[in-house]
Amino acid sequence: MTQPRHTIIPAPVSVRPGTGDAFTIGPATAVLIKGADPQTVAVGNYLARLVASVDAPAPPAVETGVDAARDGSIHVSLGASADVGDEGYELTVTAQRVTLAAAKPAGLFYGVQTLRHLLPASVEYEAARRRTLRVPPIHIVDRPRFPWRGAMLDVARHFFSAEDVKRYIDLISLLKMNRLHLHLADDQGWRIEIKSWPNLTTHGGSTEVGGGPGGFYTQAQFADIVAYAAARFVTIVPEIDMPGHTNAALASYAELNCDGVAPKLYTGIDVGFSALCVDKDVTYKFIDDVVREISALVPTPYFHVGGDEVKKLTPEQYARFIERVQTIVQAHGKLMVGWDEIAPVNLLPSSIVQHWRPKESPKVAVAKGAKFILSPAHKAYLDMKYDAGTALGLNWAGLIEVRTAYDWDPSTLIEGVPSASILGVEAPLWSETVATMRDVEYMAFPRLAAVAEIGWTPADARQWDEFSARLGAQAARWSAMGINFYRSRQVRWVER
Ligand code: NGO
Repeated sequence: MTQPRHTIIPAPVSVRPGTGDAFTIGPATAVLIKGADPQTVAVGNYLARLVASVDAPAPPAVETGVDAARDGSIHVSLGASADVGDEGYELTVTAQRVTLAAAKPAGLFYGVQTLRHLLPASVEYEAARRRTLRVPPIHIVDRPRFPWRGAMLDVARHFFSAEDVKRYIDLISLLKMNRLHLHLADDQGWRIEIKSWPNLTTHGGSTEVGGGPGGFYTQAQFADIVAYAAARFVTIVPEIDMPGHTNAALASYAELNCDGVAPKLYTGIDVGFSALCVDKDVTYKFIDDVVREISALVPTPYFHVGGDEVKKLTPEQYARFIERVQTIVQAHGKLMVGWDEIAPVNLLPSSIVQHWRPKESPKVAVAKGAKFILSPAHKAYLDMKYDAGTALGLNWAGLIEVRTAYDWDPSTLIEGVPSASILGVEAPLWSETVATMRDVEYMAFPRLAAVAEIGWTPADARQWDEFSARLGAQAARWSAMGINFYRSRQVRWVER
């Protein structure tokens, strides 16, 4: 049985166990912050809440403006000595003190996630907080391999509440993931309020796969999700799928259809049957309004236009459509992201291609300077079944056990796509068969941890047996967090 090197996922670049006693966190421990940068203070407060004990009257005090570390406390500072980039950090634990340093607040947040993995699982469960915490002596220097480490949640096939989305943000940030792509519109539902086109949600959002009540986010709720994510260094990537996967919009506004007739709402799981009327001007007025309203809610630079599985248009119509949409997205100050069907189109060098079809090579887009997000369906789709016995999920791209989700490397996955063109990885969770947060957790965990490590850890530091041992060690923490994870037989789970 391989012994885990440690219990941190994703594995850091460098971990050196220290010598001497553990550091003890108790009621007197304070969190000290160099300077008073607001994001750093926010990370300090997050850390203080994490290590809070019910025996103490309040979480550890957070003191700002403290230049040097003090014995018995945790010192957090911007300005790392090692070269850790925008998201890396350096963490040192001795018997006397803990010091965490990073160049940017995001790095501090990831350093806290690492520290969290060094603390006992009981920190995850408030009722278990009557305790003293011990942290082993250690020195860690860490930074991610890729800047894009994403998860995608399909809130269109089944709707997930704002509270569910926040829970998912919490779960992905434990794994140092920094993008949550929300698939906000599909044939079965439109999930975000657009003030200039209100029927999209009142009608288009009123159902989901199987005929349930559906739902949508008001703009205020969406802005709140964006802020919640930002506080955890997660960028929300909104997707409005077009020109296909648009039945909910077509059902809401007759004028978006070429024949001027609105179809019925759709609650099945077929794909490819819908398309916006790409030759009508009103279609582009509609898209402009949608991109404008959503872009105003999301300060970060991405807008995902879908572009997948369009069977009702000629290649010429499709290309003209995507090129026109690209200029609309650009006019609203965003970079266009699209599924790999957009690769043959005249893309701006700033556009991003999301590879998903295992047999398609997006090579044509490499020459245009496009960047890639890798979501190979046969490795990274969280909606595929684990094995033939999995009750939830689909299997069109294969069965994906944890090892299959882990054992691949972005730079060798697709011939002709050089490492320099790869922004990172993303694990999509489509929700045709997934209806509740318990379902989401079951399909995502543990595979999300595999994809998170592919996105963060250097290729030469990844090895299945050792990962599997580390994965097994997550069981107690994930249970304490109430995560409904799949106990794969490929892993020896250590529940306590
Ligand atoms: C495909 C399809 C989605 C499905 C999903 C199911 C893409 C990009 N388009 O992936 O509409 O929900 O498969 O696995």
